[in-house]
Amino acid sequence: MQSEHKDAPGYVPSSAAALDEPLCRRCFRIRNYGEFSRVEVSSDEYAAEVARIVNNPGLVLYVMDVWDMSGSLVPGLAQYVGGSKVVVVVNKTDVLPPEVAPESLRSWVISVVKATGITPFDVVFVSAKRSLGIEELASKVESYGENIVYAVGMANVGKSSVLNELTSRFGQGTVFTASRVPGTTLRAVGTRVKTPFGKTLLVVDTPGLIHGNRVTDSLCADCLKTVVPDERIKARVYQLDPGQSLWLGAFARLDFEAGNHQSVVCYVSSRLVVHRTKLERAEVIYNERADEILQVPCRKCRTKLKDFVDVPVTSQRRTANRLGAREFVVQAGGTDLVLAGLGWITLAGTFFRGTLWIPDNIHVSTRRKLIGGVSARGRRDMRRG
Ligand SMILES: Nc1nc2c(ncn2[C@@H]2O[C@H](COP(=O)(O)OP(=O)(O)OP(=O)(O)O)[C@@H](O)[C@H]2O)c(=O)[nH]1
Ligand SMILES: [Mg+2]
Ligand SMILES: [Zn+2]
Repeated sequence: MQSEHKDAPGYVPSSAAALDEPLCRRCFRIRNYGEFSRVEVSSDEYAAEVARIVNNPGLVLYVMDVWDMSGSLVPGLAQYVGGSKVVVVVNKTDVLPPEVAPESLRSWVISVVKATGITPFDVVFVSAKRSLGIEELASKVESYGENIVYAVGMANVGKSSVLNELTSRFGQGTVFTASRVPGTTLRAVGTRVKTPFGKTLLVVDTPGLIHGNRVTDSLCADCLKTVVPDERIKARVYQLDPGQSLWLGAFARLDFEAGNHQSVVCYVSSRLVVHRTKLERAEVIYNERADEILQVPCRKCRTKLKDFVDVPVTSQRRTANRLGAREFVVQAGGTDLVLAGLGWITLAGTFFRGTLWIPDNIHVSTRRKLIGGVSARGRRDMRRG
């Protein structure tokens, strides 16, 4: 049960009756009318909610969205988890392109998490939406032998959904409220379940942190529907020549200024418009035809994003006078430009010089290209498209 209305200091329900309390008004409206209201948990409130894990150690399920791993990292999480075992639960594997086997990402996930000072005890790949990997998660949770299980993670990664799947496996059904808009769970809230081996487990959901540096952090429910994939992401391949630009909705633009003809692959929601245009037309498209051609974000959401900044993207480091300036370097083996909350663009690694335009608050990172090339199936889809 969702319970931001419960102001008791602990998240442990005081009695079985407490678990039967009616939903708070906000959660009732989310569940029954699909109404979303965005409420943010401040960093201080967040710290207060999760800091209690240090005093009541258990098993921490660090839930991450496979589609937005860097946006799923909780800043400073190491200080909150204390002596708890941390198991990384990589959720939303249902949206991965068909050519990516979740397990193939294991060592990458471990390295991403380790870089933040947390050594994962284990990594489990799940899809709460499709109930994939939940059986494995449930049996691991039971075998670790802890009495308390926490779900921790950034807003919207699917903590409440994963816990609902888990509690369902333990015969309890849907307990926690989940919704499309980040900032659904506002307080830590717990429920007790009995495992198949008769152990009583306290399962605790926690709020997610919203840092504002993911595209998805500030969008209305309609724009979220377009931007967040709810089916497998397909490689969308564009043959680009210098002098061309790609708009990803009206969120980001990649200008190709010099280099070799090459394929640029976009891994974004299939509902998001990717628009190829001549470089000299790119600005006009945004200024005059954003609503008609690029469609999202809507006018209102556009005003919430910060002004665009231009960051050089290059397969060759710039000369000395640019050293120290922000730029994205494309490795010879191929590089992903990861736009937090939006998806990523893969550059092949041949000669490329250009510019990424992106709202200043949106976090962009680079990594070695995640997907080793477009599969035969992807190429067929591309030709048909
Ligand atoms: N495609 C996909 N979507 C998922 C999955 N799990 C959750 N979602 C969706 O992700 C959104 C957020 O889910 P929640 O469970 O509310 O996420 P949360 O981490 O509890 O979010 P906060 O309470 O806001 O921190 C909802 O629209 C879910 O339907 C999944 O496995 N696959
Ligand atoms: Mg939640
Ligand atoms: Zn909008």
